[in-house]
Amino acid sequence: MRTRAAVALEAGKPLEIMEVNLEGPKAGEVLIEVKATGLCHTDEFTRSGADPEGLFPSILGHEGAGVVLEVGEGVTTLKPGDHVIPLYTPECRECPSCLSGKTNLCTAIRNTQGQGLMPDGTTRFSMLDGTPIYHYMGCSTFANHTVMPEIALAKVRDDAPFDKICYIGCGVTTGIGAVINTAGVEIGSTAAVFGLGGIGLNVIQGLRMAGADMIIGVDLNDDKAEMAKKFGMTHFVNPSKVENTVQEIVNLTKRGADQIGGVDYSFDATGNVKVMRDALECSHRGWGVSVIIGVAPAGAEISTRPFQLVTGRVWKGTAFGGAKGRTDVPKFVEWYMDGKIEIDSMITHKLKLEEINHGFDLMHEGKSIRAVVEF
Ligand code: NAD
Ligand code: AHE
Ligand code: ZN
Repeated sequence: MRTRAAVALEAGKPLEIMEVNLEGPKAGEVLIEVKATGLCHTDEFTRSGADPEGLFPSILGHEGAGVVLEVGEGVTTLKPGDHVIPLYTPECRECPSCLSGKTNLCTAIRNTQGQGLMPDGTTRFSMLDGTPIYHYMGCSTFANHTVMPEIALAKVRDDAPFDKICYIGCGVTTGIGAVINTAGVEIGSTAAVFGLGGIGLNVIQGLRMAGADMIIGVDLNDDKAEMAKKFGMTHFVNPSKVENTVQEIVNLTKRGADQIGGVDYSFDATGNVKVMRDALECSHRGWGVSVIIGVAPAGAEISTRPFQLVTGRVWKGTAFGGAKGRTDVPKFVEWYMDGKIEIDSMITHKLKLEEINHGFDLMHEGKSIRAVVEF
């Protein structure tokens, strides 16, 4: 079949809207009509050329929601008409990682996924002249139709709005999951969140759900503070307006006889390795846990004095908020439909596929939280 897609032809270039060929689902695969997709900073990271795994030409996009149109041979858990959210972190429930119960990082198809290919080592997308187009994060939701492995689709209730639940495909689950699954934040905790964008706001939302007392938001853009306050931020620090961000946070959290200060939990949602260091170093001596969510450019490395870890701080990272997609994503959709989590106000812009590059402009200008393309 043919479908319409925004294609990343070359690193650093705007996406181009075009008709592409899409082959039908092979064994274990499913054809999806994508109804809506969010624009995550990770898409921009890859589009820009900063992703060491970036491949071109490719169809980016990994934050989608849609409907099953056709299933390939052997698919048993999905049928045409089912509503689904694509998972860049699949859940096969059979690989050593899934069976370990210790991680959400299913390894069943990670190798081919990283090479922009389906599990059989081929692509389903191609240009009209036959040139293969790579898949992206196993999802490629910047296309009106896509083919995905069965194990990388979460079946969700069919009365949930696509233009909102697509955000559960990455940002919402990553932010809330980082708090609940990765950090394990307790009631009464203090926390700092670096980067108040589409991920950071969901970290704040997760912290409020977990019962954190003090939630310090950190962003270079003052305009991000208003929305963050609505989601539960109690204090705001703009690093460009203070002498020392770490000291500022330590001072805000000084308590008890020793007056040491430092947050119980910190989160990087910027992808900047200097910020990651600040996030670690503003956490409390002896027990502070700092979680890296942000994705850093090729070649970037984190550093700190080992003494920071010797004195009890813990550096962790999280992918997709530690969520097991097929199990947890339907629950996130339930929470949204029950009003337990807020999504609508974070979707600041709705775009047509033809306007997708404007969505990236809005992201760069700091004007959007989530722009969503509706097909
Ligand atoms: P975004 O562009 O919506 O938000 C980033 C925010 O960080 C912006 O508000 C920006 O002003 C702020 N910022 C940038 N540099 C800063 C600095 N030096 N100090 C303080 N604030 C700064 O991006 P997003 O969609 O929220 O994504 C955030 C990061 O998380 C990206 O690196 C993205 O790739 C990554 N991400 C990771 C996962 C994961 O599973 N680990 C999932 C989704 C996104
Ligand atoms: N390809 C990059 C790493 C990108 C990355 O870390 N991706 C996150 C999801 S970001 C979603 O917005 C992830 O899930 N990573 C685990 C994995 O297996 O990809 C690089 O640096 O090579
Ligand atoms: Zn994402």
